[in-house]
Amino acid sequence: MISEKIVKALSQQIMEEEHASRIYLAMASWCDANAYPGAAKFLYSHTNEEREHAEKILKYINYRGGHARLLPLPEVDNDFKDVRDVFEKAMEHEIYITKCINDLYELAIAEKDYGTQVFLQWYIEEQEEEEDLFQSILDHYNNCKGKLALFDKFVSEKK
Ligand code: OFO
Repeated sequence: MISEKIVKALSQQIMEEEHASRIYLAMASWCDANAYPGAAKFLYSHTNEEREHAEKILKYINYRGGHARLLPLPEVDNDFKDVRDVFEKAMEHEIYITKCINDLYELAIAEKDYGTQVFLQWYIEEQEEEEDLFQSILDHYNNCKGKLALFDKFVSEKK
């Protein structure tokens, strides 16, 4: 049986993953409206991934005998300076999510919740991949030297 403390912390993470999903949806919409169809395609798909991350935690809480409840979501930014700003903010957000996952892992250790430690390992690896993914997009932005159509094509091929 999962402790209330862990349920509360994991429920907070459900909110963070849903919030990340909305952040990427707002970014996708900005890219769509500003003629970056490749970046929009990538971000629309990333929105769904974050939604799946939220659902995976929700189901885990319920599987362990808890009851996952949804929390209200914070506002998201809808406006960005340019496409670089979109991806810099996405990268910052991934670094923030990595910290949330690491804090959760520390709590699972402190609470001697071995099952949650194993469960969270998937998220630890996922965050490594996502930081690497967004960093590669930013690196490409720097390398493409203002050729934004090329940049957009590169991002459209990312998963
Ligand atoms: Fe949920 O994977 Fe990044 O944020």
